[in-house]
Amino acid sequence: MKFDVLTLFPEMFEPMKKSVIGRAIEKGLLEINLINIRDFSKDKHKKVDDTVYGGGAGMLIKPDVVYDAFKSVKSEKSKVVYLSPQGKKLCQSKVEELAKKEHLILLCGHYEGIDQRVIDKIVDEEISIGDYVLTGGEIPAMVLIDSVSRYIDGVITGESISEESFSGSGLLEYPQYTRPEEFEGMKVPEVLQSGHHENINKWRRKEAIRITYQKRPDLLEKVNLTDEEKKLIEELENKE
Ligand code: 4GT
Repeated sequence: MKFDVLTLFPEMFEPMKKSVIGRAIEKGLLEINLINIRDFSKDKHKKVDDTVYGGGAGMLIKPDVVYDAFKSVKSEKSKVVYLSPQGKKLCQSKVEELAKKEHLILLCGHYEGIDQRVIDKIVDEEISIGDYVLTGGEIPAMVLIDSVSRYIDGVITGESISEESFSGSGLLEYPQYTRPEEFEGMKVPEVLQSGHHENINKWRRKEAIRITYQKRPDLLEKVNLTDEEKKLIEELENKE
C-alpha cells in the first residue's frame, strides 16, 4: 500500500519511521512518500499562501500549488483524502475500508486551510479525526496512516486485530495481566492462571461487557448479546 502525503511540513512525519510503521516500510509492505507542497510554488520566494478574499484573519494555501503537487503523484487507482475538521469522523470501519485501497493521497492543510476550488477539484473524501481544531492536517494524516497500516498483511505480528476494541465484537478489550503474579497487593485473577481455556474465554467476554458498560455504554447498542449477557448488564445497572 502506498501513501502520498501532500504537506508543507514533511519533517513532521519523521517519527513514523520508528517502531511498527518503520519496520513495515523497511519490509516493503508500506510506502510513505512525502511531497512538499512548497516544491510546486512557481514564485521566486517559494510562496504558497495568500490572504483571504472577502477579508478576515490568516492565510490560505493557494490552489495552483496544491493542484500541481497532486498531479505529480496521481494515478488511476488513487483516492484523495483531505484531512479536515469538516470531514466525516474516522472510525474503525472506515479504517478497514481505506486499508483495501492500493494508493491513498493524503492532503494536509495548514494556516487557515486551502482554497476551496482545489478541494472541490481533487478531493474524493474529507475525513476528521474528531471534533477539535488543530494547527494542521499532519497529525490527523499520521493517525490515518497508523490506523490503516495495521490492517496491511504482515504489519502486525500475531493474531491481535480481530480481538481488539472496536473490531469484531464491538466491545472494548478485557483487562490483561503479566508477571508478577502479585503487584502492590493486587493479584492476577485466579481463572487466568487455571489453564482452563473455556473458563478464561467466558471470563474475558464478561469483563469486556462490564468494561464497555462502565466506560462506553453507547457502544453496547450495536453489540449482539445473549439473553444471559443482557441479564449481566441488568445486574450491573442494579449495582449502581
Ligand atoms: C482538525 C482536524 C484536521 C485541522 C481534525 C486546515 C488548516 C485544517 C488546519 C487544519 N484541525 N485539521 N484534520 N479534527 N486543522 O481532523
